Amino acid sequence: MADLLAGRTLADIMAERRTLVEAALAQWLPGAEVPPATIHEAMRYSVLAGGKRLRPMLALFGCEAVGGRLDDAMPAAVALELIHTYSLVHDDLPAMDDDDYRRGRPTCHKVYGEAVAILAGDALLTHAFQVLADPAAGGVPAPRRLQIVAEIASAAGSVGMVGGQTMDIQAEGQRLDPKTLLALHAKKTGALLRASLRVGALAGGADEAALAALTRYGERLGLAFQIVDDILDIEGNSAEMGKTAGSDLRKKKATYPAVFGLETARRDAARLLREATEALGLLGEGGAVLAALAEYVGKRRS
Ligand code: GRG
Repeated sequence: MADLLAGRTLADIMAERRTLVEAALAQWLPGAEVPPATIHEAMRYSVLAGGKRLRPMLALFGCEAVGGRLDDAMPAAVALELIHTYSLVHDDLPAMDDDDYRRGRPTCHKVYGEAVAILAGDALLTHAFQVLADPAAGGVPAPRRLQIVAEIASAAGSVGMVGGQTMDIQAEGQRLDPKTLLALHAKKTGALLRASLRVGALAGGADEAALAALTRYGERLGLAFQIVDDILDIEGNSAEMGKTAGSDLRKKKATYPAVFGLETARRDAARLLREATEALGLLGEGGAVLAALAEYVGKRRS
């Protein structure tokens, strides 16, 4: 498999892919002038506010790692980012985490009000499946597209992200045992990250072995990403992160450092990222960019 890095840095490749993803998002979202304009403005405000675009990156890199065409994974990449953004819009609502600041700007409900923010989240989730089902969405054979739809629905729903968010809300102020915390993280953030790799691989026509390798990578990376997020909430800088630091402690959230301690959290994140990279062995040079991405997740400041 070709080495995507081929002498370039991960930052170059991510910047290039981000431009493509931003353009695809802007194109797939209904225009801000489409009636009723308020809902479409709110959807575009939250989606086009920046963000790392990690889930689209994982889908595109997963597809390319198995020799697939980037265009084949783009609808899934767009759908994943729409769903991720809906989860952030709803997570920021007063009934959930009650945050004022996200992606470096006021949260959706601060600008458009709670009712429109709820509806914008609903519409983003629905629109993700419209993108996946659209006949214009590329050349992936129908049975694989159905598999992709099922993967994303399950990762986003009550056995995945929504289930994790439910556990998270119920755990507030409580001491969680390590097993329950791991299950919470695997659902709340892990499921969509794991699915991002899997749907990218499916779009790229991965065989069972490659799909299993990318699944293992995604699971390790997903947990490491969450641990790093928990550490950043303690040690990070609000301006760099574009959201309020210290909120987990204030809200008595069940976090990895709270359950395992900060030092263990650091060590476990590093171990998981090592294991993620080892899982890529089977992909040869095709896995190089994902290995670099694992390193980036370990070092991220936002
Ligand atoms: C409301 C159904 C529902 C789910 C919310 C993912 C989630 C569940 C809430 C987000 C809360 C949070 C801060 C989780 C920690 C990890 C995480 C998902 C951070 C945000 O993702 P990034 O860092 O954000 O990829 P950007 O803005 O870069 O896309």
